[in-house]
Amino acid sequence: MTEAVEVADDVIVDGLNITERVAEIEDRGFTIVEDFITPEEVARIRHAFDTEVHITEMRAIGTKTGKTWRAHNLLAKTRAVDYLFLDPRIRALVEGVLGKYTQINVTTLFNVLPGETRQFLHQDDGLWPIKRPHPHFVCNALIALDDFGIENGATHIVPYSHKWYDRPVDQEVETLRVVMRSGTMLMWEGGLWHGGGANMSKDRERLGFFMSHNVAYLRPQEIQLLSVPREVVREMPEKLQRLLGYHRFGLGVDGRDPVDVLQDGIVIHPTAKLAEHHRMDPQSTNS
Ligand SMILES: O=C(O)CCC(=O)C(=O)O
Repeated sequence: MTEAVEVADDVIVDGLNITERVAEIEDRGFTIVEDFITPEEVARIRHAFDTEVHITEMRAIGTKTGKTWRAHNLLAKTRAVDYLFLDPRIRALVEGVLGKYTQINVTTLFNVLPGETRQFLHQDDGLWPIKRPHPHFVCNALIALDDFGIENGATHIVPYSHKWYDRPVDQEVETLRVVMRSGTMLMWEGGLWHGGGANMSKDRERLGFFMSHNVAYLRPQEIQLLSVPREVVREMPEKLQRLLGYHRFGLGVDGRDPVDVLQDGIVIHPTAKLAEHHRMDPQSTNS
């Protein structure tokens, strides 16, 4: 059972101090949560990824070797990670960084294979042409399913770089390597400079699960409303439906809640009538 408590004004969710973690993300651009998932969860997710998830022949962004396997659109392919998007710690952290309007932006599996070269440093919020400084609108997490070490490509990050508004990403800058045991989560603010490391090992893969969120009032990079078939979404918990974009934002669908429309397909509000009706109806506000 989820427990959310307040200790001396700090919000603690299932033992994780959300207030401190959000402050850390705000300040240096990232936080690292060890043992975020258990070895049993890692094993279950890995099994699902191996047996259910098709890999896309898409090169890792910024490398040409083909030595990163990537799978996108995971919520169309497996049910194994739904619960992580609903995890109260993830929800509290993401809302702590982005505010209350959040949605799923991208779901990806990265497997950095032996021989992969270093990825260029980049910012995940660079796709949206919004001038910096701006409010946080992307918040990302990478959960290690293998151990991430220097040898097999631990992620490079540049602490505080999410606050360097006035310069382009510098590939020569000194980086910090995020060495993390399987089950650890790295979460960062979308402006943080980062990139995958080179896998110089002979035989150590580096499997990670990437969960990207953005604010619900900007379009997501992966079009979730199209990506996950409606018959699949209909079976999901309502909270996950909303995170996929079936959230009421102002008008919804002809004034109806998108979650209701998802179920019944009725896109014209049942009370809507032709203009003639309103002209004839003395009660009508239009008459
Ligand atoms: O693999 C990593 O450590 C980071 C990958 C990444 O940032 C990307 O592919 O955009």
